[in-house]
Amino acid sequence: MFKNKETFKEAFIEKLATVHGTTLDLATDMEKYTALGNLIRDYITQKWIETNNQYMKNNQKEMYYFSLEFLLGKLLGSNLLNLGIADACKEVLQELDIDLDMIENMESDAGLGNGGLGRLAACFLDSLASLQLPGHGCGIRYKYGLFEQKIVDGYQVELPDNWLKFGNVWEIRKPDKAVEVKFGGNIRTEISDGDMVFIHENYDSVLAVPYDTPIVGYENNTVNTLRLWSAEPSTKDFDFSSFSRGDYMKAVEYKYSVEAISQVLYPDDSNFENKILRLKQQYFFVSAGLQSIIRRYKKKHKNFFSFADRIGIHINDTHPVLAIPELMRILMDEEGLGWDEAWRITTSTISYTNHTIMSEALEKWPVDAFKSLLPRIFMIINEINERFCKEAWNRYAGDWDRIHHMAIIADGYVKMAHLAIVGSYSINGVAKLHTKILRKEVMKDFYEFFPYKFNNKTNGITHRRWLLKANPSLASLITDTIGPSWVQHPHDLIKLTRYADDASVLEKLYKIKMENKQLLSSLIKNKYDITLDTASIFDVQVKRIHAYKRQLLNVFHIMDLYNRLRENPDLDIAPRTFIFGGKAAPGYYIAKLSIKLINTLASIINNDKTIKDKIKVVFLENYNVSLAEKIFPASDVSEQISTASKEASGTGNMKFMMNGAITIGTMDGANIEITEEVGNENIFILGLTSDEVLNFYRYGGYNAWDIYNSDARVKMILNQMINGFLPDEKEQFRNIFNYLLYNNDEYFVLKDFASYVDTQNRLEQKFKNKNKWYKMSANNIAHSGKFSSDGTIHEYAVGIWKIDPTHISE
Ligand code: 26Q
Repeated sequence: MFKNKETFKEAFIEKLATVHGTTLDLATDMEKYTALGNLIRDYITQKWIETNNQYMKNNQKEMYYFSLEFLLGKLLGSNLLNLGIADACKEVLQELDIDLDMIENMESDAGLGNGGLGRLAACFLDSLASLQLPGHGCGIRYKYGLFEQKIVDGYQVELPDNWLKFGNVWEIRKPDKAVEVKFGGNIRTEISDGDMVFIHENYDSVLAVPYDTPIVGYENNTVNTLRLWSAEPSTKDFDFSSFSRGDYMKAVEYKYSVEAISQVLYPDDSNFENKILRLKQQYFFVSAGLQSIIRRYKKKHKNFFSFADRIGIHINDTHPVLAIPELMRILMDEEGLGWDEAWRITTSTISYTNHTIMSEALEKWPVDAFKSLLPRIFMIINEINERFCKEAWNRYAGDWDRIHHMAIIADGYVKMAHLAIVGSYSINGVAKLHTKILRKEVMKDFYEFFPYKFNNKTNGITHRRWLLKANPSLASLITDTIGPSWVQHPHDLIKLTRYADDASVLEKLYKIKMENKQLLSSLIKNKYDITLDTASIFDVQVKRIHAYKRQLLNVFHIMDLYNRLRENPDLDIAPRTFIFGGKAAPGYYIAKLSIKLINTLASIINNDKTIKDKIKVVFLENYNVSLAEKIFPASDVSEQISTASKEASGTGNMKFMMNGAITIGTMDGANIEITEEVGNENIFILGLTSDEVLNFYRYGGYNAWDIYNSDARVKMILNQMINGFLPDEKEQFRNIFNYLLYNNDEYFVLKDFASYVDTQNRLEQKFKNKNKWYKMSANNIAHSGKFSSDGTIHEYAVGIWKIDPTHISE
């Protein structure tokens, strides 16, 4: 197909004809996109089949990454890149007068995730395939991904994300591989051949239909699989005999209740909501995924003795934790194994990553609802709990408190994190500090019980999407400077440190940053009609809106700067552009109000002639993977200012760094490891440490009013929330005032304010020296190799999964 330009052109034109019945001159951009997508998918399919055959033949261990979220973004560009045909493709299309970038833009983002956790899963898939590792994804094919955000009158409004509207060229529906998932009903026990058997009766049946998406490795012929499950009415239940008996309405109701399972991604991030449909989603895809894994396993193996040597299942947070009891169920009830054997297999198959220490994010389901939705699964969890509590009793006889704390079922709830810890062989945090806090605080009792299970795997990002694809001019500069080895071995980026004093390299770095800032500025000009100064500091905070991430701290710095400028319009500051982006959970009042606050400020500041354009504020609507790819390359400053101890890792921090932005941040999550890598002279650290924060939580000693009363800047800013300074018809900003002062500022925004402003001032002085700034920038890029997800995945593969690379021949 890609032998030469002419065969490629012919194939493309033929696709236009066969897929759309159209010709080059008549085709719309969307038709061109789908034709090209189809063509590329065909090309991938050969490699995909070969990869599957090899895996089947080799009889080696394969890993499945179970996740309720895969935030993939667009695939055309990354597939072309990984196939090594991006440049060729661009050229050929150019000859046909087609702009590849424009065509790529026609694709919808696969936004099947909320934020960090979902994007991590996507980066991991890319790295697995690029390291030639047999690792696949398993999740839900949501009909609607994370909502589309519109800003109306400064407020966030949520619209459905109908990402499949024009079809999806990458997926292949596999109806013949559908499996049945059972909900509700009751369990009848029977003695058969002297054994107790469990018979599930009166259940509701749901058909799980898989859609497979190829995951292409970087120039290596490996194509792994992301299998996403869609819920459909099972023909067994939804048949027209009920229709003819007059149960038409019932049949339709049943259809919709089934389809609801894979209808939409829950938009709550770091906040557990007790919604039974969410539990249904979890069991649905876990059960379907396990059934299909076991069916494949049985094609090659007569018994389950070596199951755990052939299959690894990783659960992304507790969302897929029902894999533990479900695997037990299948092994015992369907495959006839005894408890002990099933337990040995299960606990050597499943590994678990924790992504949060925030108690409000920990999943726990009420026993009653759980039991009626999943009666057999509940019985199994109950048995796991009883056996575990007995073991704990043997060790801590009499210590009821401790055992109560550790129980999987207690106080009327099923505690999913406890189930995950007891039923898996590995538990990892996602950055050094996070893992330390898990060991020493949040999961202390469990760490004492199972110290050998706990380990750290610091997160990473794929440098292919976030540098090679997102920032091609920077990638070229790096290759021109240190050679191309960094593409395969991102640690080689360290060679750039040799050029951190090379004026000509720094000058080029500067030019590239300016070009990228210009590109983003044009986008902003077109969409919002705001004119930006590309010489200003592009100071960027893009991430989910959440109190602990402290967008408010950023806002208060802007307000302080603005107050200073109003006082003295001639104040000599480096001009700044403050850029925000991110979605708030639809029910999260303070987060949504923060968006309104940013937009209100933006309209005041951007229209205030007296400050002579020295500061601008922009809120970018609908932050998603594609927009992120445009933002990171254009950023000077990366805002990573979470309350220390709260951000498990962060991964945006790594994407900024890799694109040469300088971090201003707290000693939290992976910021600590970024600091270790780049050194204190290449990062701006502010605020309380996690120990200080944890001590305040433990022993008290902080009073938000004290700061309000002692820092005139803070008083002024908070008063501006209530004194009419901000247009605020409904007097809502008073709620920010109240939230901070009457809740005693739970995330220490006021406490860290002074330190943050000081640090911003230091940063500004550094920016004024272009040479010093770009030296820092070069050093950040040079040290970002450590945060490639290739390294992270290598560590998972060796340290947890024990999977080996397989070379796939052409
Ligand atoms: C749970 C129950 C019900 C509804 C929703 C949820 C839910 C959904 C998404 C809970 C949590 C999430 C997402 C969490 C998340 O993205 N955590 C982030 O994970 C990143 C990858 O490890 C880290 O870098 C971030 O620090 C962490 O916040």
